[in-house]
Amino acid sequence: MKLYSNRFAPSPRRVRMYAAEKGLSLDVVEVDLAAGEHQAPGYRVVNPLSEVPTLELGDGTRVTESLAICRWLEELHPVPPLFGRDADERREVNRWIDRLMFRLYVPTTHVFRHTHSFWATRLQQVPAWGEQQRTTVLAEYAALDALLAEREYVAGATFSMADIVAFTSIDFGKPSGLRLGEAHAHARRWYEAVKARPSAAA
Ligand SMILES: N[C@@H](CCC(=O)N[C@@H](CS)C(=O)NCC(=O)O)C(=O)O
Repeated sequence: MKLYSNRFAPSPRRVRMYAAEKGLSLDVVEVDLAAGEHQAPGYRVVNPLSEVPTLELGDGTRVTESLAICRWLEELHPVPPLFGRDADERREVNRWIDRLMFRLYVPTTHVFRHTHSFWATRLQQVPAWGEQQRTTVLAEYAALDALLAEREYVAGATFSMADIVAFTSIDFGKPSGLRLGEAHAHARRWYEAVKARPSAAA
């Protein structure tokens, strides 16, 4: 399977990290977003939204949307389970994924897009919106810290896709100056544990 990816972007990183946890090998094709390779006509055929990731199967089928890719792979490769072992665990993993995508990942992208110089010539930035979203991200860091004071991983006692979503979102905040701080000791303990997993380097 071929994965169109970008080493700095959080969405393809979710898939790379998931695949590494599963021991699935992907033929990774780097798409240089900074150079605009994703806007080239050739890549628009691969992904009409000009986004990464795109998973290309041996029969030419192309699958977009990082979480849909991982959920589909989970159906094919259920062990080790990363979306929960039963209905109750799946409920918790998916609940946290949904929450983190809306309250952590998307606000983090808004901070980056509206306050970082990378986007200055690429987007009509609204810095006040970016700063407002920074407060949303920091509130979610605090909520994560409170959660992780009581459990080892985001969705419970075992590592799951919810941890991948949280970890990759937090890392993506770094270029915008977003970091777990002194007040987030529990989240930092969890962050270091996830960072130590080989999949974090995928
Ligand atoms: N919902 C999609 C989002 C994909 C997405 O936003 N990809 C970003 C990188 S993280 C991208 O390709 N951005 C290109 C651009 O904004 O120009 C997914 O989860 O795969």
